[in-house]
Amino acid sequence: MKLTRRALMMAAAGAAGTPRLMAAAGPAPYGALPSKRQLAWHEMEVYAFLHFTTNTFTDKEWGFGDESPSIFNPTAFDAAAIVDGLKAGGMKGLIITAKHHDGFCLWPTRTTRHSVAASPWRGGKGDVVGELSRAAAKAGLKFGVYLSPWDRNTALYAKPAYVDLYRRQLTELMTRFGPLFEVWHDGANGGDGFYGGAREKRTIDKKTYYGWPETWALVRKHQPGACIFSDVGPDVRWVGNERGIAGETCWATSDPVGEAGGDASPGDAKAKLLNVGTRNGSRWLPAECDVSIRPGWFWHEKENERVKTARQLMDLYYRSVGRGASFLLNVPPDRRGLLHENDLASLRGFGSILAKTFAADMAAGAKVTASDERPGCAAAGLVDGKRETYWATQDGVKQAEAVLELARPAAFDVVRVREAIALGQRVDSIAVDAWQDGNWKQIGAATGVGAARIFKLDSPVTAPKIRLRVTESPVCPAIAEVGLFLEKA
Ligand code: FUL
Repeated sequence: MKLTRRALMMAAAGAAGTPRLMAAAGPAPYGALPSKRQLAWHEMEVYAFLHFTTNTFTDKEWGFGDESPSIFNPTAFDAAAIVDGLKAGGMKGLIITAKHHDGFCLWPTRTTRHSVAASPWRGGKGDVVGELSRAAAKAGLKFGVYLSPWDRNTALYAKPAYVDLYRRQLTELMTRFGPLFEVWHDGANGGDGFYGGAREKRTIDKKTYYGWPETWALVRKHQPGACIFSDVGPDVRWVGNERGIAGETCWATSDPVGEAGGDASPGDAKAKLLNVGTRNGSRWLPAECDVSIRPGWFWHEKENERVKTARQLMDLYYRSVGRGASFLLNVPPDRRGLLHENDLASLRGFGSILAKTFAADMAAGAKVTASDERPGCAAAGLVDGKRETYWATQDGVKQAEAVLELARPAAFDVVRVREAIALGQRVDSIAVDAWQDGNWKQIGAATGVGAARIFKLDSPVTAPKIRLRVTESPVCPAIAEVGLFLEKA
């Protein structure tokens, strides 16, 4: 079955229509469903974070807000070179810290003088956000922005007028740099800072101060295709740690709870719960795994030898994308305004493993038979390489299996299963078996599938056929893909 708008509408309407169409109707959607923008986001899987600001020049992680713009002066900033490096690393997009907590704006904003326009870089005519957005578009990468709600520079912070300033900054970012795929709102909020010279501690009420619903409405208005990220969404949630690791089970549905119980808000959500999500949660709110290629988020000379290896990045990929979440890898530009050679080497290594591993799907062309098939949702849809076509069983059939007879016995150590998530997160658990010496041998089992469930085997298995078992599901399953790959270093 192909997930056409018509099929979805028919499914939602309880398969009303002519008898012939009824017979071919897909299953009714289950639970909370992803939006169109979330479905597009799910397809990205791997994208980059660029942490870059005055911190790069002061060797700090959090600037106080009193940094002079005169210190921002990258000697060889080259947006195209940065984007090239990210592309070689398999990144499908990038998100730039347009403003971090220190308040320095990387684009020539009309809202404050604390920006690149006051720096010596490019004689005050530079625009980091603009150059990166154009380089990304040229290279076919999607573009996103991080705008820190906490601003330690402005005298207005913690007063009502700052919220208006923040919205004006956001509006500039939403309207000047082309289509955005994601807008990032950090949860770190309030504390001491420069605040226009006051040099004091300021706290805000995380639930009410920013007026998030109104702020997010601005993003919707100007960038309807952009996913909004914060600890609690509304489109993408934080995974609850900065190590890049999703829960072994990580539901795309989620009902975040505040640290002390009750309502959650950006900066106040139980991290453990974000890490696993909520089975049958009321919102489709998938997790994003943010992690830096280095110990810190910003570039520091002393961390040049502590860059994660391609192998470590691959392991993070399996623990993020392989658990239905996304992998947001931070690669911070250095003082030249370039990615450091060590970071580039890891990126290239990682990108090459990804590309080579997933280039050949040994399940392609397999002959598939299933214990049950819904008319129009044949099991052959599992191996056609398309996320839109899927295998589903008839209503009421909640346990089922599909056997893939491979075109020829193949060695693989990566098994990837995807649900047809446009119809919701349906399945509770699955198992995968390989035919070994005349018997089925289980090689993987998991709770939760969603956008992707990847089993990385310790060593390659050679088998003439494999079996996918849906072991528990509250409704008939709808599985989009089963892929078999051999990791190639
Ligand atoms: C955190 C910030 O405080 C860090 O500096 C970094 O930007 C990270 C991605 O989010 O909350």
